[in-house]
Amino acid sequence: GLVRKPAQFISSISDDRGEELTYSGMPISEIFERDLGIGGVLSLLWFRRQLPPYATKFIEMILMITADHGPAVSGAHNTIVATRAGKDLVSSLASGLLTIGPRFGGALDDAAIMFTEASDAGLDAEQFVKDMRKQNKLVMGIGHRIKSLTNPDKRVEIIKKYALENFSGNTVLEFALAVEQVTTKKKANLILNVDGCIAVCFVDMLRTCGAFSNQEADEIIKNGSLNGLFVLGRSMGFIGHFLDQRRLKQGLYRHPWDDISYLDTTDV
Ligand code: Q5B
Repeated sequence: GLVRKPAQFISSISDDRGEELTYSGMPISEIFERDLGIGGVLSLLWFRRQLPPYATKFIEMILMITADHGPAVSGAHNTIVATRAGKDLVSSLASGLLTIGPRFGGALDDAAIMFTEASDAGLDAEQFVKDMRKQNKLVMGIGHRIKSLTNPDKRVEIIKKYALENFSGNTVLEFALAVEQVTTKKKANLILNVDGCIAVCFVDMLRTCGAFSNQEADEIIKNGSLNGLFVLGRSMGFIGHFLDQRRLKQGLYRHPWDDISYLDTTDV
């Protein structure tokens, strides 16, 4: 009989071999007939599940909220500098994306893990903050350069309100809000930030939407899907900055000397 060569590659999210492309087994025409939207497509491709409409709407809200935060943030700045150096779209976008990390936009995965573990362990918020300080660790998802108690982040308010009104459980969000109460006593900018709020609400959504066990939800987080949401959303903004700079015909950027402190070798 026919001897099958062992496959060198396995894949489980999409298939283009038949008459019609499928995402997680669902034909692309059905995706349109059912009007699943970007949130529905993302949940089929990333989680291999069809999620309830309130959950796919939440995914779309995250992409909208993370799409951009002005030209001053690390990633947009890098994209703009690369564009002005004459780089192409993919290079300029990559330059911006490469700044996403634990301080900027890439705190979601670790925030989800930290808050979930502490909440599951039944830790008290005050104790959690103390433990983190003792270990000399920052709480991921807490703190912002410009947003604070006196200058609240509207994006965080929108996400929080949607989660509280639509999810059947908000345990991890509630724990994170208790932590925020503790950290903001120290400094007004140590708020639950946009990364942190999306992260904890996403955990609550995964755990309560009925499509995943807690173990599956934890695996989704550990595999890095939350930072993926920020990367995907912010790519919209970075491409926007690339097109904007091209439209505005901006030339090579050179940082002004008077904005650099040139330290003497004896100073460092
Ligand atoms: N302290 C975000 O720092 C920032 C603390 C903390 C305990 C903390 C910092 C941080 C965790 C990572 C995180 C996501 C670097 C941020 C984002 C997207 C964005 C961006 C945009 C967009 C800001 C001063 C004092 C020190 C610190 C203490 C600070 N953070 N303590 N836990 N988490 N957060 N990143 O203001 O005693 O004075 O030495 O790393 O969640 O990226 O718009 O810009 O959409 O693009 O520079 O919103 O919080 O403050 O580092 O000088 O710290 O506060 O230990 O204490 P700052 P630092 P002390 S959202």
